[in-house]
Amino acid sequence: MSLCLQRNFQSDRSGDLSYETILFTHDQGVARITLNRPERLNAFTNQMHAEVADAMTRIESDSTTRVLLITGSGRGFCAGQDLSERDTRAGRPDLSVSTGTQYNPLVRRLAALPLPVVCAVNGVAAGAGVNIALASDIVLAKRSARFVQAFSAIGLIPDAGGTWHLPRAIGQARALGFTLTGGTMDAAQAEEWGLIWKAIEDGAFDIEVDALVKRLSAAPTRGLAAAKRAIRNAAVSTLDAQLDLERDLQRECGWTDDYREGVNAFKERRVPDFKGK
Ligand code: T3D
Repeated sequence: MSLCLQRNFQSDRSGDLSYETILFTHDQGVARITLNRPERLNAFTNQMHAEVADAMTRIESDSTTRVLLITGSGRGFCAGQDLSERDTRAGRPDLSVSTGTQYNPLVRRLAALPLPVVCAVNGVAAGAGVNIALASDIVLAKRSARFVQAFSAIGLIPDAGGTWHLPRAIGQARALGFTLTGGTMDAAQAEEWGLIWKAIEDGAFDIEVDALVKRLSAAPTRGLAAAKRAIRNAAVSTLDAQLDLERDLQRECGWTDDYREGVNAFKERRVPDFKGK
């Protein structure tokens, strides 16, 4: 099945949304969510949260999807929460509502999605925008992109999983320094510190992103999903428990069609034709 859903996509399921703040396409196993409020550097509004959540539901229920790409339109990736939706004159907002019902579910869904999630950071990422990138499995960034730890400037903590992913990626000393000073990191430093997989020259960015998602969309999806699960689990596991998990996941991988295809292709000295099953 190959769907091509563009801006203002009108759902075929009753009660669903027309998308106005994201672009969503699905083609040849690649689902692509493009945050699309470029005039606000793709900051998250309630509507964007709802549309991303709806797109995630489509991805989760479509067995033909083999990789998810998240990116932004215009010069930014995502500036985190749209602060124009926060009326500080109207009293004290309960920010546990947005973190608990919008950001947290999204981060949980990205981490649990049994597919590789690639984040293409096409420009500045700030606040929760950084942390949504960190919740992805592979982060590529334009060399001109930057990561802005915007929370401390407005008296907040890094949410959307930031306090979990950041110290694990770059270590506690750097995570604290970056966070408490409200620092800005360029893409080259983010790569050097292990915050992201790779910084790419701007001119080569789209080509490299496309090549990566194409490669992942032709890979043994269930094996990749199992590897993702195991590596993500390691952060909260003991060696003993992790060895048991590896054993159990390897059993499941060994029962996939793609494992058989991979071994057969190796023996027959040909390129494997993985189906994601
Ligand atoms: O509230 C909750 O639900 C709790 C959860 C919070 C999660 C969070 O993400 S909190 C952090 C929120 N984000 C920020 O504080 C970032 C604010 N933005 C910036 O610091 C800067 O805009 C950037 C460093 C991201 C980029 O700077 P620069 O100089 O490249 O661009 P700019 O000129 O500041 O921004 C361009 C436009 O986008 C500008 O609008 P204008 O003047 O052209 O009409 C700016 O106001 C707008 N914009 C940027 N970020 C946001 C935003 N508008 C609303 N909300 C934003 N977050």
